[in-house]
Amino acid sequence: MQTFYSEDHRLHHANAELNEGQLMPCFEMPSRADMVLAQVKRTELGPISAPLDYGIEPIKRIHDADFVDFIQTAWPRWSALGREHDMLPLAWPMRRMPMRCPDDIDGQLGYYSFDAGAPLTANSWQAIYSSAQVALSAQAHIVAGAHSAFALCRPPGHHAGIDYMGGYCYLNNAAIAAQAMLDQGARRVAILDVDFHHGNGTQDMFYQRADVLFTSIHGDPRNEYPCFSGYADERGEGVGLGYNLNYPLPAGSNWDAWSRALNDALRQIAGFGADYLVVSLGVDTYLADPISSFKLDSPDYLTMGEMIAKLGLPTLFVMEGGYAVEEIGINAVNVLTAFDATVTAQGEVQ
Ligand code: OKP
Ligand code: ZN
Repeated sequence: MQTFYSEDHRLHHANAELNEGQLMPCFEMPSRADMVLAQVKRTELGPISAPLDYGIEPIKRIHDADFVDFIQTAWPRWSALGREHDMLPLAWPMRRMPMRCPDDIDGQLGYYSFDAGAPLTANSWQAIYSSAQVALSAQAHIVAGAHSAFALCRPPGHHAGIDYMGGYCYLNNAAIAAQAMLDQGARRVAILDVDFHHGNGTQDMFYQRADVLFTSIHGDPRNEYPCFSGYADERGEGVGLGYNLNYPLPAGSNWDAWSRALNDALRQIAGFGADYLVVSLGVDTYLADPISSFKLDSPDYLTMGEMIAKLGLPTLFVMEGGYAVEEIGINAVNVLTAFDATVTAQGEVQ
């Protein structure tokens, strides 16, 4: 399986995020991608390529233009005020307030964010943009006929919605890739989000559409971030009704419970008739993850890759979360090596 990766991810290294009432060092740090890349090399997963530049248009196919322009231009506006520390929002529009975009940078930061979990720094935009290009490049590889590809994206994307960032995410890499597949002739794309956290941003993108089936297995929003979405009764709207499937699971869920949800999701995906599968690959379901509460162990990720491979669909893996930095590479690459081994055993084209 070919990996796509850009060194630009290093340009995004924020100082602090708000967690449990305190500003703490960011869990989403550059060493995460380094560990995954090191494991890709160690296991000889396949060639590693730098991304091509597909421009801003495929990004604006699913994100609102004003939101994308805001992220791109936010830092110069912030630093012009003499501010040198990370950008973090201060206030958010709430129930019964008018949804009106203010003029000043603090107000706009709140308008375009859903939490204080997505700090912007001087060079974050370049990292964010390149992360989307990594996903687009891996996507192009699959549309050109490859059976699989790995987009080693950082920062991650699945919490970013049509017009908001949050939860370490700015542009929704997986959703941008899925839309690009459709724009190049695919009729249906399925997304499987295995990150511990609900992919609220991806759900937002495709909630009213029937050409993308979104499935997500995650911590129950009654107890877990992102707190306000991920319930099982969020099933899509209008023509999209029935094309959004959430599997919220209780804290402490192990492979037994988790894999039952996966089995059901895979059955739904098989019945959907997708041309391609996009996997939002977060490995924060790991038992030692510092911000999550599932209990998957490293060998479980091998079984996960095997089960996904048995669908037989051309599959794009897009890196999302995972904060047990020592094990993130082993767990993510376990999914990929087992996927490849299963495809080979089935005698399919790689
Ligand atoms: C991003 B991704 C819990 C803090 C949660 C934000 C988590 C963002 C996760 N104490 N903070 O889905 O891995
Ligand atoms: Zn996560």
